[in-house]
Amino acid sequence: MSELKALLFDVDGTLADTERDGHRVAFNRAFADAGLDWYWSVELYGQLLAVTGGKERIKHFLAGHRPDFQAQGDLDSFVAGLHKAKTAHYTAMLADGAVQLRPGVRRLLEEARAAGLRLAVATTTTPENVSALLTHSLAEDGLDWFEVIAAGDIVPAKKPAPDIYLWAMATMGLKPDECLAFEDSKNGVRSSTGAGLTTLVTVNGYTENEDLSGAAVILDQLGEPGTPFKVLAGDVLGADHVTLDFLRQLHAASHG
Ligand code: XBP
Ligand code: MG
Repeated sequence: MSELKALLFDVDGTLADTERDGHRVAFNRAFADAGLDWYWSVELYGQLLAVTGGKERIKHFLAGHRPDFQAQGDLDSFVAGLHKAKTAHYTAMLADGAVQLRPGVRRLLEEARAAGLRLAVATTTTPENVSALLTHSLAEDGLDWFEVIAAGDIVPAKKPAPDIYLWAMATMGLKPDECLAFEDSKNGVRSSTGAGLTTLVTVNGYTENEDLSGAAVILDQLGEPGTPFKVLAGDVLGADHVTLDFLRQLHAASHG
Protein backbone atom coordinates (compact mmCIF):
# COMPACT_ATOMS: atom_id res chain seq x y z
CA MET A 1 0.00 0.00 0.00
CA SER A 2 1.23 3.51 -0.80
CA GLU A 3 2.24 5.82 2.02
CA LEU A 4 0.28 9.04 2.61
CA LYS A 5 2.64 11.77 1.39
CA ALA A 6 0.59 14.87 0.65
CA LEU A 7 -2.58 16.76 1.50
CA LEU A 8 -4.22 18.74 -1.31
CA PHE A 9 -6.56 21.54 -0.26
CA ASP A 10 -9.33 23.38 -2.01
CA VAL A 11 -9.48 27.00 -0.82
CA ASP A 12 -12.92 28.60 -1.11
CA GLY A 13 -15.32 27.02 1.34
CA THR A 14 -12.68 24.55 2.58
CA LEU A 15 -9.81 26.52 4.14
CA ALA A 16 -12.18 29.41 4.84
CA ASP A 17 -15.82 30.31 4.35
CA THR A 18 -15.04 32.86 1.65
CA GLU A 19 -18.02 32.85 -0.69
CA ARG A 20 -21.03 34.57 0.95
CA ASP A 21 -19.28 37.36 2.86
CA GLY A 22 -16.10 37.53 0.78
CA HIS A 23 -16.29 36.86 -2.95
CA ARG A 24 -20.00 37.77 -3.23
CA VAL A 25 -19.46 41.14 -1.56
CA ALA A 26 -16.39 41.85 -3.70
CA PHE A 27 -18.33 41.08 -6.92
CA ASN A 28 -21.10 43.49 -5.84
CA ARG A 29 -18.57 46.23 -5.05
CA ALA A 30 -16.98 45.83 -8.48
CA PHE A 31 -20.40 45.98 -10.15
CA ALA A 32 -21.26 49.20 -8.27
CA ASP A 33 -17.87 50.76 -9.16
CA ALA A 34 -18.55 50.02 -12.82
CA GLY A 35 -21.97 51.71 -12.60
CA LEU A 36 -23.81 48.43 -13.20
CA ASP A 37 -27.18 47.84 -11.53
CA TRP A 38 -26.33 44.18 -10.88
CA TYR A 39 -26.60 42.87 -7.31
CA TRP A 40 -25.91 39.30 -6.29
CA SER A 41 -28.02 38.46 -3.22
CA VAL A 42 -27.04 35.62 -0.88
CA GLU A 43 -29.63 33.42 -2.56
CA LEU A 44 -28.78 34.30 -6.16
CA TYR A 45 -25.08 33.81 -5.41
CA GLY A 46 -25.87 30.29 -4.18
CA GLN A 47 -27.36 29.53 -7.59
CA LEU A 48 -24.46 31.14 -9.45
CA LEU A 49 -21.95 28.99 -7.53
CA ALA A 50 -23.00 26.18 -9.86
CA VAL A 51 -20.33 27.64 -12.15
CA THR A 52 -16.80 27.83 -10.75
CA GLY A 53 -14.44 30.67 -11.59
CA GLY A 54 -15.33 34.32 -11.20
CA LYS A 55 -15.07 35.30 -14.87
CA GLU A 56 -17.05 32.22 -15.88
CA ARG A 57 -19.64 33.04 -13.16
CA ILE A 58 -20.13 36.59 -14.50
CA LYS A 59 -20.72 35.24 -18.01
CA HIS A 60 -23.12 32.63 -16.65
CA PHE A 61 -25.04 35.43 -14.87
CA LEU A 62 -25.22 37.47 -18.06
CA ALA A 63 -26.54 34.54 -20.09
CA GLY A 64 -29.27 33.74 -17.55
CA HIS A 65 -30.16 37.15 -16.06
CA ARG A 66 -29.01 39.92 -18.44
CA PRO A 67 -29.27 38.31 -21.89
CA ASP A 68 -29.56 41.74 -23.58
CA PHE A 69 -26.46 43.22 -21.95
CA GLN A 70 -24.07 44.78 -24.47
CA ALA A 71 -20.50 45.26 -23.24
CA GLN A 72 -18.57 48.24 -24.49
CA GLY A 73 -16.10 46.48 -26.78
CA ASP A 74 -15.18 42.85 -26.48
CA LEU A 75 -17.11 40.86 -23.82
CA ASP A 76 -14.07 38.83 -22.65
CA SER A 77 -12.05 42.01 -22.05
CA PHE A 78 -14.97 43.65 -20.27
CA VAL A 79 -15.44 40.63 -17.98
CA ALA A 80 -11.69 40.39 -17.34
CA GLY A 81 -11.60 44.08 -16.30
CA LEU A 82 -14.60 43.70 -14.02
CA HIS A 83 -13.08 40.58 -12.49
CA LYS A 84 -9.77 42.36 -11.90
CA ALA A 85 -11.64 45.03 -9.94
CA LYS A 86 -13.41 42.31 -7.96
CA THR A 87 -10.05 40.69 -7.11
CA ALA A 88 -8.76 44.05 -5.83
CA HIS A 89 -11.81 44.40 -3.55
CA TYR A 90 -11.53 40.80 -2.36
CA THR A 91 -7.83 40.94 -1.53
CA ALA A 92 -8.33 44.27 0.28
CA MET A 93 -11.06 42.66 2.37
CA LEU A 94 -8.72 39.82 3.29
CA ALA A 95 -5.98 42.30 4.22
CA ASP A 96 -8.53 43.88 6.59
CA GLY A 97 -9.01 40.49 8.27
CA ALA A 98 -12.55 39.95 6.90
CA VAL A 99 -12.19 36.17 6.59
CA GLN A 100 -10.97 33.63 9.18
CA LEU A 101 -9.81 30.06 8.56
CA ARG A 102 -12.40 27.39 9.32
CA PRO A 103 -12.18 25.46 12.62
CA GLY A 104 -9.35 22.93 12.74
CA VAL A 105 -7.62 24.13 9.54
CA ARG A 106 -4.65 25.83 11.19
CA ARG A 107 -4.19 22.98 13.68
CA LEU A 108 -4.23 20.34 10.93
CA LEU A 109 -1.85 22.29 8.67
CA GLU A 110 0.57 22.75 11.57
CA GLU A 111 0.38 19.06 12.45
CA ALA A 112 0.93 18.00 8.84
CA ARG A 113 3.89 20.34 8.44
CA ALA A 114 5.50 19.12 11.66
CA ALA A 115 5.14 15.54 10.42
CA GLY A 116 6.76 16.37 7.06
CA LEU A 117 3.69 15.86 4.92
CA ARG A 118 3.72 17.77 1.64
CA LEU A 119 0.99 20.39 1.22
CA ALA A 120 -0.61 21.85 -1.91
CA VAL A 121 -3.53 23.98 -2.97
CA ALA A 122 -5.83 23.01 -5.86
CA THR A 123 -8.40 25.73 -6.46
CA THR A 124 -10.40 27.56 -9.07
CA THR A 125 -9.81 30.94 -7.48
CA THR A 126 -7.32 33.55 -8.67
CA PRO A 127 -3.72 33.12 -7.35
CA GLU A 128 -3.72 36.61 -5.71
CA ASN A 129 -6.71 35.51 -3.62
CA VAL A 130 -4.84 32.45 -2.34
CA SER A 131 -1.78 34.54 -1.43
CA ALA A 132 -3.96 37.09 0.38
CA LEU A 133 -5.82 34.44 2.36
CA LEU A 134 -2.73 32.48 3.38
CA THR A 135 -0.74 35.60 4.25
CA HIS A 136 -3.44 37.41 6.21
CA SER A 137 -5.40 34.53 7.75
CA LEU A 138 -2.76 31.77 8.19
CA ALA A 139 0.69 33.31 8.67
CA GLU A 140 2.95 35.93 7.14
CA ASP A 141 4.86 33.08 5.48
CA GLY A 142 1.65 31.05 4.91
CA LEU A 143 2.28 30.76 1.18
CA ASP A 144 5.56 28.96 1.89
CA TRP A 145 3.76 26.24 3.82
CA PHE A 146 2.50 24.94 0.45
CA GLU A 147 4.81 23.32 -2.08
CA VAL A 148 2.47 23.95 -5.02
CA ILE A 149 -0.31 26.49 -5.50
CA ALA A 150 -2.45 25.24 -8.37
CA ALA A 151 -4.93 28.06 -8.95
CA GLY A 152 -7.08 30.01 -11.36
CA ASP A 153 -6.45 29.85 -15.10
CA ILE A 154 -3.40 27.54 -14.76
CA VAL A 155 -5.57 24.86 -16.40
CA PRO A 156 -8.26 25.92 -18.89
CA ALA A 157 -10.88 23.44 -17.64
CA LYS A 158 -11.88 24.50 -14.12
CA LYS A 159 -13.61 22.31 -11.52
CA PRO A 160 -15.60 20.05 -11.81
CA ALA A 161 -12.95 18.94 -14.33
CA PRO A 162 -10.15 16.98 -12.58
CA ASP A 163 -7.42 18.98 -14.35
CA ILE A 164 -6.35 21.23 -11.45
CA TYR A 165 -5.74 18.22 -9.14
CA LEU A 166 -3.99 16.30 -11.93
CA TRP A 167 -1.77 19.34 -12.56
CA ALA A 168 -0.89 19.65 -8.85
CA MET A 169 -0.01 15.95 -8.56
CA ALA A 170 2.00 15.94 -11.80
CA THR A 171 3.97 18.99 -10.59
CA MET A 172 4.71 17.24 -7.28
CA GLY A 173 5.48 13.88 -8.90
CA LEU A 174 2.78 12.16 -6.85
CA LYS A 175 0.11 9.56 -7.57
CA PRO A 176 -3.49 9.86 -6.32
CA ASP A 177 -3.05 7.00 -3.84
CA GLU A 178 -0.27 8.98 -2.11
CA CYS A 179 -2.54 11.96 -1.43
CA LEU A 180 -5.77 13.02 0.24
CA ALA A 181 -7.97 15.89 -0.99
CA PHE A 182 -10.05 18.33 1.08
CA GLU A 183 -13.14 19.82 -0.50
CA ASP A 184 -16.43 21.52 0.37
CA SER A 185 -18.64 21.31 -2.72
CA LYS A 186 -20.13 19.10 -5.39
CA ASN A 187 -17.97 20.66 -8.11
CA GLY A 188 -14.92 20.18 -5.91
CA VAL A 189 -15.67 16.52 -5.13
CA ARG A 190 -16.30 15.78 -8.80
CA SER A 191 -12.92 17.32 -9.58
CA SER A 192 -10.94 15.56 -6.84
CA THR A 193 -12.56 12.15 -7.20
CA GLY A 194 -12.30 12.50 -10.98
CA ALA A 195 -8.55 12.79 -10.39
CA GLY A 196 -8.67 9.55 -8.37
CA LEU A 197 -8.29 11.17 -4.94
CA THR A 198 -9.79 10.00 -1.67
CA THR A 199 -11.65 13.10 -0.52
CA LEU A 200 -12.70 14.45 2.87
CA VAL A 201 -15.49 17.03 2.67
CA THR A 202 -16.37 19.75 5.16
CA VAL A 203 -19.63 21.36 4.08
CA ASN A 204 -20.79 24.95 4.49
CA GLY A 205 -24.13 26.74 4.18
CA TYR A 206 -24.01 26.76 0.40
CA THR A 207 -23.00 23.12 -0.03
CA GLU A 208 -24.65 21.15 2.81
CA ASN A 209 -27.53 19.98 0.59
CA GLU A 210 -25.45 19.21 -2.49
CA ASP A 211 -24.87 15.73 -3.87
CA LEU A 212 -21.41 14.99 -2.47
CA SER A 213 -21.36 11.32 -3.36
CA GLY A 214 -17.91 10.00 -3.98
CA ALA A 215 -16.52 11.66 -0.84
CA ALA A 216 -14.97 9.21 1.64
CA VAL A 217 -16.22 11.23 4.62
CA ILE A 218 -18.56 14.22 4.86
CA LEU A 219 -18.31 16.39 8.00
CA ASP A 220 -19.64 19.77 9.10
CA GLN A 221 -16.09 20.90 10.00
CA LEU A 222 -12.63 19.47 10.79
CA GLY A 223 -13.30 20.02 14.48
CA GLU A 224 -10.95 20.74 17.37
CA PRO A 225 -10.15 18.84 20.56
CA GLY A 226 -13.26 19.43 22.67
CA THR A 227 -15.24 20.71 19.66
CA PRO A 228 -16.18 17.57 17.75
CA PHE A 229 -17.24 17.46 14.11
CA LYS A 230 -20.68 16.28 13.08
CA VAL A 231 -20.58 13.29 10.74
CA LEU A 232 -22.90 13.64 7.73
CA ALA A 233 -21.65 10.54 5.89
CA GLY A 234 -18.86 7.98 6.00
CA ASP A 235 -16.98 6.04 8.68
CA VAL A 236 -14.87 8.25 10.95
CA LEU A 237 -13.20 5.28 12.63
CA GLY A 238 -13.98 6.50 16.15
CA ALA A 239 -12.46 9.97 15.67
CA ASP A 240 -14.24 13.16 16.82
CA HIS A 241 -11.94 15.71 15.16
CA VAL A 242 -9.65 15.43 12.16
CA THR A 243 -6.04 14.68 13.09
CA LEU A 244 -3.15 13.37 11.04
CA ASP A 245 -3.58 10.00 12.72
CA PHE A 246 -7.20 9.92 11.54
CA LEU A 247 -6.14 10.91 8.01
CA ARG A 248 -3.59 8.08 7.90
CA GLN A 249 -6.30 5.62 8.96
CA LEU A 250 -8.71 7.03 6.37
CA HIS A 251 -6.01 6.71 3.72
CA ALA A 252 -5.25 3.13 4.76
CA ALA A 253 -8.95 2.22 4.78
CA SER A 254 -9.38 3.67 1.27
CA HIS A 255 -6.37 1.89 -0.20
CA GLY A 256 -6.19 -1.20 1.99
C1 XBP B 1 -14.09 28.59 -6.07
C2 XBP B 1 -14.68 29.41 -7.10
C3 XBP B 1 -14.15 30.74 -7.35
C4 XBP B 1 -14.48 31.78 -6.32
C5 XBP B 1 -14.12 33.13 -6.86
O1 XBP B 1 -14.41 27.22 -6.31
O2 XBP B 1 -15.57 29.00 -7.78
O3 XBP B 1 -14.72 31.19 -8.53
O4 XBP B 1 -15.88 31.78 -6.06
O5 XBP B 1 -12.80 33.22 -7.26
P1 XBP B 1 -13.55 26.06 -5.65
P2 XBP B 1 -12.38 34.03 -8.58
O6 XBP B 1 -13.63 26.27 -4.17
O7 XBP B 1 -14.27 24.78 -6.05
O8 XBP B 1 -12.16 26.12 -6.21
O9 XBP B 1 -13.33 35.17 -8.73
O10 XBP B 1 -10.98 34.46 -8.32
O11 XBP B 1 -12.50 33.06 -9.73
MG1 MG C 1 -14.53 25.09 -2.67
